[in-house]
Amino acid sequence: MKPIIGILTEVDEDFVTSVKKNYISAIEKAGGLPLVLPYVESDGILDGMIDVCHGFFFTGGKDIAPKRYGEEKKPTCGELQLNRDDLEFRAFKMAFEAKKPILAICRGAQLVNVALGGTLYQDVPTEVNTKLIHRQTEGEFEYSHSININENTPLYTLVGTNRIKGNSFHHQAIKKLGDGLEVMATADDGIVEAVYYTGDQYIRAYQWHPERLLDKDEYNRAIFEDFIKECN
Ligand SMILES: [Mn+2]
Repeated sequence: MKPIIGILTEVDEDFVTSVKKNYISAIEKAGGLPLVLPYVESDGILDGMIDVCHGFFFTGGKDIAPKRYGEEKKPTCGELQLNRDDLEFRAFKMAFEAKKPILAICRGAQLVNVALGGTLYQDVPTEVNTKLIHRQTEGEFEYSHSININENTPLYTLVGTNRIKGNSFHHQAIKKLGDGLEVMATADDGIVEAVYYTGDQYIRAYQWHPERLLDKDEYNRAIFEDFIKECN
């Protein structure tokens, strides 16, 4: 049987759940069985859903409430989804404690960082001195800034090169690293583009969107295949 991948999605103020197709098809193409996890109130039911899945995929979306990392919301912070925050912080804790593999992208990477005690830049353009554009003007499936990969990290072991092409659709980024996390990759301006958990469980978090590039190169495809292999 293919590994069941629980996918965390957008949850709006009416609890409507939605997810972009590319996240689903990336799991499908890499050999997983995608299963969208709905908002549930009961921790017991959520725990049951966590139990059913072999791995978890925290996807992109709106900004995380700054109070989650002890800050006031700045005017430059974007739209929030408090119901989504509620579900995802509970789900992350359960999946983490169950030591199930976790893949996180964009907002998902920020969520992993905050859930492990880290903080975020609420708005990179106004808080970081950089000329790099992290909200690319190129199309959804085009490359923009490059990704520099640190040696002695799982990502370097996976792709075997120091530099790959990436894309960039974020205005927030990791500031202080969460407990147990190490940087795997950065943009040319030093913004964190990927982290991993150094403990005895698989957590990989990417700030860019490999799911939009996996048909264009083997490196971005390998990120998904590695995750599914781990869930098997
Ligand atoms: Mn970027």
